[in-house]
Amino acid sequence: MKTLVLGLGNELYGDDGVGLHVVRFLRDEINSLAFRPSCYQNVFFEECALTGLALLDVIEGYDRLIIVDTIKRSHPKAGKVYHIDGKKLRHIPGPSPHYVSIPQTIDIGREAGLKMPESVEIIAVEAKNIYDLGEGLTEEMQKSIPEIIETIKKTLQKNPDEKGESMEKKEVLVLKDLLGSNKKIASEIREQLQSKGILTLNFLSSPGTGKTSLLEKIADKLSSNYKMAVIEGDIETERDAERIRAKGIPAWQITTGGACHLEAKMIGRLFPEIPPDLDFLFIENIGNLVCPASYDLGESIRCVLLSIPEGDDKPKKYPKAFTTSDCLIITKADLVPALPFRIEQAKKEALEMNPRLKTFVTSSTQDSGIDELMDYFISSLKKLRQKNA
Ligand SMILES: Nc1nc2c(ncn2[C@@H]2O[C@H](COP(=O)(O)OP(=O)(O)OP(=O)(O)O)[C@@H](O)[C@H]2O)c(=O)[nH]1
Ligand SMILES: [Mg+2]
Repeated sequence: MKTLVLGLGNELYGDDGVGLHVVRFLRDEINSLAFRPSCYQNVFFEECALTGLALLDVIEGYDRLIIVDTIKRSHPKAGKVYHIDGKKLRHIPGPSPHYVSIPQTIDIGREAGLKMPESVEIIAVEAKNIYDLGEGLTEEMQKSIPEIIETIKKTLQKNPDEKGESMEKKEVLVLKDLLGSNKKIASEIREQLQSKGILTLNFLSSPGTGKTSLLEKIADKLSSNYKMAVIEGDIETERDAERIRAKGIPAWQITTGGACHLEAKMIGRLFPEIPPDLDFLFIENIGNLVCPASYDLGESIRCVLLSIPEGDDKPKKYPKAFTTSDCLIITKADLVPALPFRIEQAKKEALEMNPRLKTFVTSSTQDSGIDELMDYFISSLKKLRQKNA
């Protein structure tokens, strides 16, 4: 669902600009979040001083429209915030034949063949001064800004398709202790996810080994029969999460802004967002063969990926990633003819250090070895569920 939060008003008329202020503030706040909860995903922010049919271009293409605007009464209670369901506005005619109301604009847009929002809500704020020319909000209006922002956030957290039922009422995963040690938080994550029958896998490797490419292939193979989701870890950008979402799979992006590994508390903060009826939860760690090995994320299975261009000597040189993993996936097998990588030697050296490693050789470009890997994941999921039964 694509949502537009639209601030309407004119900053040159004092309080009339409040919608623009709060929408700008909220956009900056949400864009700076390290973790963007699902209720803020696919949410866009716009500000403008347009009205009536001029809004058609602005609201086209969205499923849900949340307007932030002012209302003026003769004796206003400045800053009072109302949340109005757009459906109720259908019964209020426009004040003059020249005035086109929001519901009318939407109807006209539909008649013109444009994709118009199915759901409209209005966050209306009583304003003291919207007719006198002059920039800046009145003191009363400034005081109400936190409440307006809170109202918008609560509105975004509600799914309009669920007849006003708050997402908070759904079953959510909650951690008791998000401030404990990494080990403690990871144990709780594992316990809770395993008790729900969710198999969690932590993929770690050097940058560019092919983690996201493999996850894209896994999505193709698993998503018709299993419910999966992905947590992407990167230092910067939302790119990997976008690649996974393009496959129709829910994905959260954690951007660490510099930290070279994910930690359990980062996964814990996402907990209320993780659907409790998942089969598989994949975590793609930051591209780094060293630091992620020291941080348990509460996974059931840790997979270390090693690609052909990295060289077959890496297991012995970076032992911790291999000794702490359950599964070794040698990737980019299609490049073997071009590079001096001895697959058996890499496996042998990894197994010498960790004999319980399951080993796989895959190529995402040639789609080889991935079915065997899927069999391992599916049989591990079955084992987990049998244990729970
Ligand atoms: N030849 C070949 N190239 C591959 C294969 N899998 C991935 N690649 C390429 O390797 C590069 C990196 O792939 P990604 O999937 O982005 O690697 P990653 O491990 O997710 O990278 P980071 O998230 O940045 O650590 C891309 O150019 C892919 O097209 C493969 O099986 N064979
Ligand atoms: Mg990646």
